[in-house]
Amino acid sequence: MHWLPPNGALHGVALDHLLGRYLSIMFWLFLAAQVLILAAMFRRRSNPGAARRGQSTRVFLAAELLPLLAISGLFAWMIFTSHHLWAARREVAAEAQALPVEVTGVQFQWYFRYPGADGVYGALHPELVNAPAGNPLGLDPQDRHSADDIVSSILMLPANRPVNLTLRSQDVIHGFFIPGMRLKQDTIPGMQSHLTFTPETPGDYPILCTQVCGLGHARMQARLRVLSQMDYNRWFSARERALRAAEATR
Ligand SMILES: [Cu+2]
Repeated sequence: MHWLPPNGALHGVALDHLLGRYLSIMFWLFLAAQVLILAAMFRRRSNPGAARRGQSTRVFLAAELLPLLAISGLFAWMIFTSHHLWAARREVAAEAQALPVEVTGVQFQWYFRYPGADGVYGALHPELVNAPAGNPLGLDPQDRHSADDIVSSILMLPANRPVNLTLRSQDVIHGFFIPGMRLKQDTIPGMQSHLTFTPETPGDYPILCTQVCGLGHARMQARLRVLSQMDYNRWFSARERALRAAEATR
């Protein structure tokens, strides 16, 4: 559909297809309802006795109960066909090569954390949060897993590799939204949510916040950059080198 932002995710094709199909069903049903209303109006005007005859059980079945059942069936089918697409995004990708990234919503910024070479996220402590000092998430420097954690304000991902996002919030409810990846999930304080997807098309995609989370809500935006695996590896090792250099000067 040409009015949607270009899709860059693997599952986006099926989702867009489903959306198009549902919208066209709704369009034709809407049109049919208007035609029926108009037809009933003209029929009533040209034949005033028809309204009284319309109260029979047979007309009730044909004109009200059957369409009602048909529309209920249609809605049930829509729920079942869309639910598995929705649910698949909430599962954790079991593939060994899936990339774990943690997303944190903070008034009014998105932070992205990569667990580093050890594959384990370091411990976070709210009392250690200090963005001006370079520790916006409150990483515990005593924890051995936190030394190689990379915290970024831009979400860098390699193309064609499943991503396991863990979403959290540091303060209020934020709405994590990447229109170009057909992803949307609230981040809730005190709770972790999950999103799984595979970015396919390299490029830049805006990340927005869709919950009115405070005065700076409108500028709570970030960027997803999808790179080739080689460019991603280069970015990742540069960040790791920068971490080690900072460690050495400490
Ligand atoms: Cu927000």
